Amino acid sequence: MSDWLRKIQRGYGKKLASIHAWNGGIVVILAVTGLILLGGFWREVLGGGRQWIKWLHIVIGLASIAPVIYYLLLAGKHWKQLKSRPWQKLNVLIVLVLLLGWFGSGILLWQYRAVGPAFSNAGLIIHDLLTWVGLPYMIYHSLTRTKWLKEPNRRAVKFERKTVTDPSAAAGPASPQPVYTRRSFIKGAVGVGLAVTVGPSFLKWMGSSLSGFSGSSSTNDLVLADKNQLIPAPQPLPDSLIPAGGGARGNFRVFTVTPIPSFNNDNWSFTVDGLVDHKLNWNWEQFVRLKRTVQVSDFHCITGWSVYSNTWEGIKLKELLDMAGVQRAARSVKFYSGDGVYTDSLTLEQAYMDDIMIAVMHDGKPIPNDLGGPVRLIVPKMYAYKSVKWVKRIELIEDPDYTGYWEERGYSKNAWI
Ligand SMILES: Nc1nc2c(c(=O)[nH]1)N[C@H]1C(S)=C(S)[C@@H](COP(=O)(O)O)O[C@H]1N2
Ligand SMILES: [Mo]
Repeated sequence: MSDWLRKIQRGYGKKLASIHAWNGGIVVILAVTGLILLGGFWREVLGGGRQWIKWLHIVIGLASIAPVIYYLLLAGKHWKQLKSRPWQKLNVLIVLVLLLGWFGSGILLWQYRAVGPAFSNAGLIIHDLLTWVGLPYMIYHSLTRTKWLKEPNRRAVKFERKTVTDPSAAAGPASPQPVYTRRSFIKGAVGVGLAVTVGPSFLKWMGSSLSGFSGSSSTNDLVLADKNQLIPAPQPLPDSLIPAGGGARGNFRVFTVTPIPSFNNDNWSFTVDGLVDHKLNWNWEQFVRLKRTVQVSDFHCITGWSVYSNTWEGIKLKELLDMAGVQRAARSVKFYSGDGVYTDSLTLEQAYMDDIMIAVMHDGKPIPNDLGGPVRLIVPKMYAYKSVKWVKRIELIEDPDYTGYWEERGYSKNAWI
């Protein structure tokens, strides 16, 4: 054995204990921050604070590899010590797989731009799956190992039995251990409790991420639950009705920084104004009569999920801009969401890309309010934070460099995929 390894292994028992404590603390922080990042609710509440939590999660996540490496240096010795304890060995293996899996998939999510959507999609599925399996496991592990669950008198009982002085008792067969100890009862109760609380959401997650691979169902559910009431319904073009893309693959995760708005003919209108020759304003009846086209494109969120082959039907942005007549002084196109909070912009040059669309339909159906309907922006070549939901107003502005909602809060100004 090399000297440095020997040095590391000095004070081995204490070191193992402190690795265990550090690791436990790290997992708790990652679990709390991770669940906050997962929960849509926090998007509304935290706004930009969410970015800080994301960075904390990433930094602690990167640091989480340190106790793992440290442990691996001691693992040889630990493994020998666990020779006759297969369950503890299994536990160590499970925890190592979880930590390394979270670490690796976390890197893919963090480096979404370097690795591209396909790898970050895989990273997100692995990260989620490990969380669904690993978090309950770790909660179970720590709940069933707290001191108050251990039976302090168990060892003492065994000891007493050996030292009884009554020879008849000593000669007789040892009284059997009770089948249901307090500990195993509580372990069982914790297990059942976790299964009942975590199980249903796990199954739901499984269902939605599997249907993500095999043609989706949950976009349909959102369409059925649509709270918008705009009349008349837009009639899909033939390409949209097929739909041309063959049907979207994957599910949208409904993201919003505000409560989800809904609209009707009275509170919805669409405006193009600012540095234009003709201010334009349509109500719904007028807006559905504008010429639409159909386009198939993929949709990528920087948090690692994508929806492929969406068939969008809507009005080309550049045609709206031409109708309004963009003035020379204009440098950017700013989009306002009907939620009253979210905005983003494109430079004038970007805004003239042929595939940018003010979308009205998805796979032949009206876009439901959860997904930004009745009308959302679609910018296929950029990450989806550019695709403003519930867009109601377009303003031509002088500022060449307007900073949108998430860009203000740490997302890259460069949204190109
Ligand atoms: N008004 C509004 N538009 C928005 C957002 C938002 O929070 N509010 N989130 C953006 C982000 S980050 C993504 S990934 C997509 C999500 O679209 P979806 O909710 O339809 O899945 O919408 C984008 N447009
Ligand atoms: Mo996103």
